Amino acid sequence: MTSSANALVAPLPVAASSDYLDSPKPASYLINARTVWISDIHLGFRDCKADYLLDFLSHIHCDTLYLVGDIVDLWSLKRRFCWPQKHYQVMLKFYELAAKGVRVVYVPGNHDDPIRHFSGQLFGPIEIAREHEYVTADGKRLLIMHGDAMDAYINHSWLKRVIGDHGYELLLFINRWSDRFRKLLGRPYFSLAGLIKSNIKGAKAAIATYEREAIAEAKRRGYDGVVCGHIHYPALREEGGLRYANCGDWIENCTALVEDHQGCMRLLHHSDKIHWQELQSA
Ligand SMILES: [Mn+2]
Repeated sequence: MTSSANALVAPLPVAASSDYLDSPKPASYLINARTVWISDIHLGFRDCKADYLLDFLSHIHCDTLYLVGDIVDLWSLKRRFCWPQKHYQVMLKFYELAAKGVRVVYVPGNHDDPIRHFSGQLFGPIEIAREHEYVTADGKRLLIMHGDAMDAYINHSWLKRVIGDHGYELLLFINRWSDRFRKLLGRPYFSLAGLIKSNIKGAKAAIATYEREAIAEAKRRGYDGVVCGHIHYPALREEGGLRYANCGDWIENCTALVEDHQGCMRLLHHSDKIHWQELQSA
């Protein structure tokens, strides 16, 4: 049993930021974490689930927030300019949290690669770092990196062979419509694209290679584990004494990694609020 001050999920003292929510339901839970990691938000890309992220961000209380890359999708913005109000509000929310005293560390990815030039500098109250070292409450040293460097190990030729050049876009299109359909039925968002992707043999092999190489990189450099993103495939596990943690994304999975004040890490899915509530008794 943990005290309520240390519990990961505590009752929300004030209903703050609820104006961000589509739902008129009052905010009733606050995730009280030491650290939160999110990645692959892809602001500026039409399939970014900014409204779910705003909902999540208005339910967290943390000392440190890591933005583990591909936060702004500069590639997508270049192809087609898309910057809805919600995307702007996400940016605003990061600054708002930083202004409230949350340490916000932005580790850029490949889709926001130009921001890497500003490593070691500040964007207002937000720290920019190419990579970062994080020490958990129980003393584990973790390497925080986006993970696109691991692409060098992955052979992607299977992807075009299996689904073609526009296949991935098609998956996202299907996912977008299934999401709307589920909303109409009053069901929470779930990742159809993720489900399809995980059933493709080549995709599974690529994910396995990425995970193996990310763990190997952490080991080579003397870390106890790694926190990364990039492949839009959330995970949290220990392998041979090393921790592998992947934030997932806010296009398909809508997931975040959180560490409580005792050093216990968890993977949270936005869609599954029941899961957040279960943590209260954990
Ligand atoms: Mn990436």
